[in-house]
Amino acid sequence: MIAATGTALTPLSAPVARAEDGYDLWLRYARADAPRGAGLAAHATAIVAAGTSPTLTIATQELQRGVAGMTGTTLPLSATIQQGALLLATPASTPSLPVKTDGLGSEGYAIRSMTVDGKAVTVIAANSDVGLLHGAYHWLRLAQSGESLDHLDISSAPKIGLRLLNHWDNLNGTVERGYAGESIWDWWRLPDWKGPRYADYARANASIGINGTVLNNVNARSDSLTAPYIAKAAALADIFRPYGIKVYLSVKWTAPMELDGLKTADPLDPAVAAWWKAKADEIYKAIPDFGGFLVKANSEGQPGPQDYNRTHADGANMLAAAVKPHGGIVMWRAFVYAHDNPDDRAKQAYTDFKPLDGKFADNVIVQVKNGAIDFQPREPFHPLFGAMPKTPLMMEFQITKEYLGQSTHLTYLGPLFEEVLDADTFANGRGSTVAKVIDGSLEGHRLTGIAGVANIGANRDWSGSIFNQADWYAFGRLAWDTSLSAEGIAREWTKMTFSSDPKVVQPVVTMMMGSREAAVDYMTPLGLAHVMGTGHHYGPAPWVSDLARPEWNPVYYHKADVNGIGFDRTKRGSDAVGQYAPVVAKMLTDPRTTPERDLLWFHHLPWDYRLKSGDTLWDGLIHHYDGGVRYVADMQTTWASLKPYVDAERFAETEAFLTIQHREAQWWRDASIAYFQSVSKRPLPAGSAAPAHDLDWYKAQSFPYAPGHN
Ligand code: GCV
Repeated sequence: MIAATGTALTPLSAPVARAEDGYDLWLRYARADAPRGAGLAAHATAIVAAGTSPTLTIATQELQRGVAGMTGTTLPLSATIQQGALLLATPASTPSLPVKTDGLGSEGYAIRSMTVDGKAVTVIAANSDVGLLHGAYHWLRLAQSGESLDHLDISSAPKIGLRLLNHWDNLNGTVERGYAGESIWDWWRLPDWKGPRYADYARANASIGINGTVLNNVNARSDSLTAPYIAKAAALADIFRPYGIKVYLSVKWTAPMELDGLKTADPLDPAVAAWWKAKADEIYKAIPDFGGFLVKANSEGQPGPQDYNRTHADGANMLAAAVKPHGGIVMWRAFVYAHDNPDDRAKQAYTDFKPLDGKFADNVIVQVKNGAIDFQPREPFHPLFGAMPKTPLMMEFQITKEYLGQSTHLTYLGPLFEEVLDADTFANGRGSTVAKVIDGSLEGHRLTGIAGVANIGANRDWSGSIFNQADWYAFGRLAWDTSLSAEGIAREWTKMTFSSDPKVVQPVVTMMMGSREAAVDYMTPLGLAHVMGTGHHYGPAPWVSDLARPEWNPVYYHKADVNGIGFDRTKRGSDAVGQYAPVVAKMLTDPRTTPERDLLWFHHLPWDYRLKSGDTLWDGLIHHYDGGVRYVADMQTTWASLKPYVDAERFAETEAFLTIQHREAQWWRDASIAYFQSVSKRPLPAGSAAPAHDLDWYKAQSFPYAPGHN
């Protein structure tokens, strides 16, 4: 390593060997081979950008950076149109704009190959400079992926308005469920020190269309609403603004009591409402385009309006009134379950929120996790989707992989996101997909949103592993356009992250596409859920049965005994199926018509129950565990074959992480089988090996320092 000293400086002209450490994400702009580089250069001879603004500057600099990286040539800015130029224009900057921008909204764009003044050019048109920035990133994505830049005729506009990251970042720099190091927000040194990483963060998000970020943990501290912390948030907002990204804050319900000694946090108390109004005014003075508040209330020990016998709607509407004059919104989370409620945990959010349909103010949106428990490797879609037609609902996905292998397992989340978005709620007949609920088209809502719990930290590679970057990327792309396929997104990402050589793209995409299903198989096959280790959620612990709240115990979720396994959520059991639309409920009532992937989520079945494969439930369960481990071994083989095509640093990291994943998949399989066999008392099917250790060995493992756990 060369240390920079006052005397021994590296000459500026010397080539700098840069390691592929993942910092550049999917914006690497690697040098294209000669034919592709020549094609690219012909489509990018100059930039003609009408107007000036910080956003337009970012767009033109990004195009210059991309083209320089891919071709080695500097793209000049030009005032006149020339052959091969890239034209960036809005109707305001260019009244004679030859491309229609109707229907593109304030963020969308069109890209057209056309002839202007007798010159073949590419026009990027939009109604705003932020739209142009999104268009520039689209063009660069095509260029990086080796797609044709001829005959372009693209129009793209997001259907979902709020496309946000939720950071579960604490003010002390830790990240709840973060597996990529400390928080990237250097709260301590903000607002004076604004490191370059903040702009890089905004750039990465803008490149995939994310337009908002909630800076702090939903398990919020009141301090984030004090003047010094508002100033810190404002500094970040200033950096993000030209990228089209707004900031939002999570708030703690009792902040008026904690910060200013109010006697109550009752939402119907005028003093409480006045406090929040004044707080909102203070925030908007510092951050004029502040997005609004995110609230976790009456959930997992957080205070909320129910502490004062008020409803979630009472609470949300009071906050909504405070931000409304400024154009702000409130995102009120539906992730609630109570320790004194004996009902099935999977039912509680619906029970609390469904009666409130139509009772929320028009600047409130209810944020619902994709499933009714908590970001499990697989959950059926949340029954609230489609069940609150008079209330806008936004999706909450978890990008950070609390339950899916954290930083080391390669478990591409694209298929999980896609599965949920495509799920049919039947709320308004066939085709009432979750995607149509959250984009507002099913029920006619204008306030629409989707949030992803970020997997970003201060690690050099942002996400804790190269492949975890794909989950961030996939979230953004699907948030922009829910109709994209997880596979297509994986292909785009692979081309930009590694190479557009089919020898790389095909195997990597194949590996990614089956990887989440493999994790389901080795962790929670056939609809099992929440059998992870207590607190840290790292590794298997299906035996845990001694925690204070019933629903904290894995045994609550699988209910395995000598006769069978699974949670009966039919009418005979908790009747959670009754929370779905009648067509769906009917399908889920019968194990034969329940998708097998969700079988044990909805049914308690005897071990001899016959699966579609002909296996008994017991044998099938074991076969799923085996299949999951085998898939990881296959990924190791595939990855090894890619060594000649991948740079040493990223190859080695992935190779090492796959080794960890294989060891842990085996551990998951063995520990789960050791436990379930201790209750089922059944022999393993032929060909399935006995676990490496006895059950006591697995039970004795302890992980006090597993990351991400407060
Ligand atoms: C932020 C799960 C996680 C918690 C998280 C919570 C939530 O329970 O384990 O860490 O808290 O979900 O979404 O509020």
